[in-house]
Amino acid sequence: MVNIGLLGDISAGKTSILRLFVKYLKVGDIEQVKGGQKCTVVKTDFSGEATVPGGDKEDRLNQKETKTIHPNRVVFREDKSGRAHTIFAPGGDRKRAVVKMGIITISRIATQIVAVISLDRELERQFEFFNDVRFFPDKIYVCINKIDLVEGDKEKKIEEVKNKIDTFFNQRKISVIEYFITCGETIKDFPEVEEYNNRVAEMILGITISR
Ligand SMILES: Nc1nc2c(ncn2[C@@H]2O[C@H](COP(=O)(O)OP(=O)(O)OP(=O)(O)O)[C@@H](O)[C@H]2O)c(=O)[nH]1
Ligand SMILES: [Mg+2]
Repeated sequence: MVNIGLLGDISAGKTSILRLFVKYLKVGDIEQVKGGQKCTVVKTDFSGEATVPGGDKEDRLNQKETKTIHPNRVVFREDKSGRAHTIFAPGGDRKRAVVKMGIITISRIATQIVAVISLDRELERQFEFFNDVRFFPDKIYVCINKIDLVEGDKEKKIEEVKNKIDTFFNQRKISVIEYFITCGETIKDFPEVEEYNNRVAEMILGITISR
């Protein structure tokens, strides 16, 4: 059994990624993606998601309607082997004590960590989030999300971002096992939406299956 922790700064897309994965499991698309196989949802818990009425200044700037207070959680089972895996997605607002508690808890119980980084915000700010996480394995996965929001040369941007992420984590003696480039939302006017939505499912299966 693998416990995945999706960690990252506010609004990186952790909850969206988790919801999208559940959708793949429920609709059956999970068998169609690369490395896909039949899996079943055992349990979902999104009760840690709270609406932010008005929100604080930051939430308004982000046009954010909900944020994660307590970690969201999904348990699913590989039909063939019967193995179950859990994915946890705590909130990113580490300045709130209760959210921070969730981040610390998940960073300790997760057997695999996925650092979720959004392409629509400054990297330095997002790196600060990880400086605060004390329990960290020496090998992690990185999910570069919101690919749809990159204007111009996507390949070039991704290379730049990967280099910076590598440098940041290597300084902390953490190496990146693999990068996944994703879109965590069903964006209508993004032509490659399906390919990058699929990446979310491929990422989770790639990390959990055949261990
Ligand atoms: N354009 C675009 N928007 C995205 C993508 N993924 C998530 N979003 C949007 O980003 C916003 C934040 O998403 P969440 O999933 O709540 O982010 P989070 O990391 O769980 O946020 P916290 O738990 O509060 O830290 C929402 O408005 C999502 O619709 C993406 O790939 N592309
Ligand atoms: Mg969230």
